[in-house]
Amino acid sequence: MSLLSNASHRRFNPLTGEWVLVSPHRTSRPWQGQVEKTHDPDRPRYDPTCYLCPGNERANGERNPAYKGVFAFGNDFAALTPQASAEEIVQDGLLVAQSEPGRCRVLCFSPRHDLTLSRMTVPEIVPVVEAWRDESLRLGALDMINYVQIFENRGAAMGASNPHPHCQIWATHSIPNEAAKESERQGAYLAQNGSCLLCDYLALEQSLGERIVCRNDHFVALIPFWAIWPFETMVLATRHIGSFDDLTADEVGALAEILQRLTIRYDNLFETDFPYSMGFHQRPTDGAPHANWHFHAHFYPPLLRSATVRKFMVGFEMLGEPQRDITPETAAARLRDVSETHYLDKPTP
Ligand code: H2U
Ligand code: ZN
Repeated sequence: MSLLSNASHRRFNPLTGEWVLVSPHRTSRPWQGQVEKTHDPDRPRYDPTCYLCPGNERANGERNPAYKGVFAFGNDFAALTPQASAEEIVQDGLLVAQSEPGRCRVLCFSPRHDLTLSRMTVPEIVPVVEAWRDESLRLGALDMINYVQIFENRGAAMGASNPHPHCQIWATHSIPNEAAKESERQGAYLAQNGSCLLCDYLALEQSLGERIVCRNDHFVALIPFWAIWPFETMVLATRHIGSFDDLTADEVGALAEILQRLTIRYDNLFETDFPYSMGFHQRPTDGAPHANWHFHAHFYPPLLRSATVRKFMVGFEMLGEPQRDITPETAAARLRDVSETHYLDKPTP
């Protein structure tokens, strides 16, 4: 299939119904543009100025407890707030607005300021997965909440405001665009084929193998055929489950394990504290069964060819459609080639 490796082409994303332009011949273009800062490898275990470290004061004056494991709190600068009344504005069908109640939470993965998922042990990540499950359940059970979006911005390149290992949880009344597109597409696929889009896609990728990065008994990490970001991955549950609520204890452990292995591979790729935005897509919590939904995570990392050169989504991406140079197959091979022992743990020669 030389179309996929040599010629410019478009690939279709069946999860969103959108296309991505792939330009495999363009990988060697010169770069004289922005260079990312590399990370400070010597972060302290505790930073007295960090608003997420145990015992420290947050921006609103509240003090964090001396927490020992995970720690969740209501975001002091929440983008969404609970609201009593629903309001809608529609003017000439062109000016349309509606109130959007919700909740925003912050979850610290560890009391240690210097850690990342890639530097935590699997037994340390398990409580993080359990917290994701508990927060999803608790927020999803609220009447006004119909979707729970968990996401992590890691690294300054992705807009993280603080290196302390943490994620955010935004629980909304409406279903946000990305989840809504995936919901629609998974529903249409189920109606048309009588089977789950992502179960079928995973079976196909498992039989081909070339885009698989790593796997365990319950999860597979792969570069989707339609990936946009250079080293974008998806982590898919091998069982047809719709959300965190459905995870068995074994699956909680397996998710912790694959996240650790995948993030170690990411760090090892350019021997850096690898930035990304990642998050989970799960079924809406509006009370409908959503049997079409297949639980998964997306990792969207910006780095392209080194620790300092990133992909920008500008120009054609903003005005036309997303475009990538390195093919998903090449990116998967690169990620498969690196070790699952973190480069900082390797003995120095
Ligand atoms: P990000 O690094 O992804 O921006 O997440 C940090 C969040 O922490 C951010 O949403 C919140 C910010 O509003 N925050 C607090 O809730 N309290 C603080 O004292 C500072 C930051
Ligand atoms: Zn900290």
